[in-house]
Amino acid sequence: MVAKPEHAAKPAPVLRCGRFTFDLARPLVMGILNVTPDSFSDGGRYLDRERALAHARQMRDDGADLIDIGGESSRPGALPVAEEDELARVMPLVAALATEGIAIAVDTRKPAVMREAVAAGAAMINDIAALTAPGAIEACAGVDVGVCLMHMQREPQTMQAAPSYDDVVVEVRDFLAARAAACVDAGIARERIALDPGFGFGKTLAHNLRLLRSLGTLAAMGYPVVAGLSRKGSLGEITGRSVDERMPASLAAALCAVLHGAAIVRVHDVRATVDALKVWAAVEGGA
Ligand code: 7PJ
Repeated sequence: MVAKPEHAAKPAPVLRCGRFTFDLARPLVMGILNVTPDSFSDGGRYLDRERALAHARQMRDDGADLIDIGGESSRPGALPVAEEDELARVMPLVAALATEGIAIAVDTRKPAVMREAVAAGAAMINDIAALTAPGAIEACAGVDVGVCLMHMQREPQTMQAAPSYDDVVVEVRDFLAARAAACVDAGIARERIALDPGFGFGKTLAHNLRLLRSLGTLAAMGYPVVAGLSRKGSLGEITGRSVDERMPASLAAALCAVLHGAAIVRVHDVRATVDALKVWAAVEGGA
């Protein structure tokens, strides 16, 4: 057997998310379901409830391990959403899909949404603000939900104005380490925590590429690393393609992320990503 690269050595063997325990021996695929009028890629497409449910079920059938439901757009320049609007968009889908036995992540920064999502059976809280809102950690402690802690520089409204770091890898790593420690101190089990560098959230193309190459440094902290590059602006910068034409670039990015140590990829194109990862797994499995 070929020795695993040093950077791939340490992620926890499982990720616990409510009633789901994910084996991290193979990469997980998180399918994206945005129920917002203004998300950068699929904004407006899944506002219709039946359509959103059908899309989620399709992603499950295509091999998604988790479905990430978001009711607040966080694309650059996006404005905040009122709590009741976010709840109204997200909760009926969470309740219906969780009841069908699908592992649901809810992409939110709001403690009230977190609490309701958990009560309705959500398996994971995916927070682009890494549970920094007052009451957010408390909403996820004392229950068995998984948490994804993401790094972001500034707020969605201003984050892409002029992202700047002394050392993006060190700053992202230290922030995520501190947030994970805060969660553990609050009683959230280590096996329930995943970390995400937050590609595109207050990062230039150069920052994103350095982080992508350095996912192993993040994985070495001992938590599974989530990578969300699907259809993002950096892929447009590299290829010159519009959002609708970025699927091939997104597949390449997902594969690069896994090769560099990501345990979970957050993607729009589940079926294609699952195929790409199957090829990778077949090659590695034969080694
Ligand atoms: C991310 C996210 C990401 C995590 C969004 C989009 C933009 N959550 N939510 N990681 N991006 N954990 O849908 O691509 O990269 S919103």
